[in-house]
Amino acid sequence: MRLSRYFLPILRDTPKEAEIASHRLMLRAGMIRQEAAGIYAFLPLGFRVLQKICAIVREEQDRSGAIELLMPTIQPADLWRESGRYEAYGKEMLRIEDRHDRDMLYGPTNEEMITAIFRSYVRSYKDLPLNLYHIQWKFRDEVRPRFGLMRGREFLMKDAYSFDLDFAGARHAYNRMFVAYLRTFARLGLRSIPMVAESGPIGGNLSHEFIILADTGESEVFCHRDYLDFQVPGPDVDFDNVADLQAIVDRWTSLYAATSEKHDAAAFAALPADKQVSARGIEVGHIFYFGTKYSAPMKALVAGPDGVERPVHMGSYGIGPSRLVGAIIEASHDDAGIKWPEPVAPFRVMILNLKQGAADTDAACEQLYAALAAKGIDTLYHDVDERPGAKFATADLIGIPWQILVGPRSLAEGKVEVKRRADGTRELMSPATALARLAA
Ligand code: 5CA
Repeated sequence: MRLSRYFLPILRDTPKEAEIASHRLMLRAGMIRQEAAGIYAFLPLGFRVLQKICAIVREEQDRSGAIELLMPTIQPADLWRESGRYEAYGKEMLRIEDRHDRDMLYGPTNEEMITAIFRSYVRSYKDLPLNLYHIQWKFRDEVRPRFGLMRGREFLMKDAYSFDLDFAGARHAYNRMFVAYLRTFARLGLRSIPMVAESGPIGGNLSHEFIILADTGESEVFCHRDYLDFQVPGPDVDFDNVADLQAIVDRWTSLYAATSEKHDAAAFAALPADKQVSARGIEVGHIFYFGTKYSAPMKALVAGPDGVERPVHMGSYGIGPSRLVGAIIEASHDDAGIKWPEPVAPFRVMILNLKQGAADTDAACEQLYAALAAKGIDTLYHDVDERPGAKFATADLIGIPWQILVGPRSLAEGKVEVKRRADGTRELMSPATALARLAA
């Protein structure tokens, strides 16, 4: 992409309304624009990041055996009357009337709808286990939307729903998601810690929140320090192996870790002092087992091998991709701007032409740009006529992992400078070496 033809509305001044770094940086880097309180448009750069996050979330859901579908954002109120949540959900639910005076709502979550889909088609244990997920916008009329994408009113959620004949099956479904979440967040460049959590309006009695430690997080959390060094399961983990998955989950739940709602001060105080981590955190995922809470009232029944029909056991599993954009920035930035982890970076490489309009730098940049494109590397070419200082500032702000600085002086010696945004290291090399290095 050539910057001269892209849509990247950078703000030079720090927006006043933004209280935390990620919100400030997203606005300044031209990633998002607020359309109403807690409602944002994703501008092209922000949208690229969101899509990269979704792609990783999707790959790990699929790997764990979940199946993608897509449910609508607008739901009929009658479904929610069946579960009893229509009244219970209160003011957080955006209620709508259609032209025929039918009560509709903008979905804050999808337990009811997925249960209705399930009961239309599945009657027998032979069709289980089943886990269906989608990535779809949600609306919750939060009292205090804040921190940009962190607590929005409209936000993107990956929500998965598992169906099993009994608790043992549901437990394995829960473990699959637990392990998929560990892998997902690690691939996004984050260190997540599963913590015992309150289940809130979703219900159920087994629940973990996946927390990223960050000073600006909204949750108060307590955990054992050793979690920070735990190894995340590799891509070869066998999601069908019940015992293996249980062993992974047992290990990841063996030490103390809880959010403030579930905090046990005495148990925490019993940890060695140097192992106590009391911090703030961002909830990026939340998983629930709630048994027959929806299937019983909504009559989603399956026949077991004995032919007897019973309500199916369910769990639901959420990840917030739009919140993750903010969480990743909170975890990875400096005073100059964002430092994207490579897997979610909007572009991998940025070429900075330090003397736009000079025949030699223009030619070298064009050659590099074409060669990178030929290798399938997402590249942003800063080809606008600006001072080098302004180009450096833009590049650091938007946080592309690799910058290639093409200036007349080094070019006269056949060299360009490659700068790594993560640690600021710079190295002079020939364009050919730079290409080989970045294509690796
Ligand atoms: N149905 C269940 C799981 S599928 C559910 O709704 N869970 S949740 O309420 O915990 O939300 C799941 C995830 O969505 C959260 O972990 C968080 O990452 C994200 N999320 C929730 N509320 C917001 C919000 N207001 N803004 C941005 N992301 C949010």
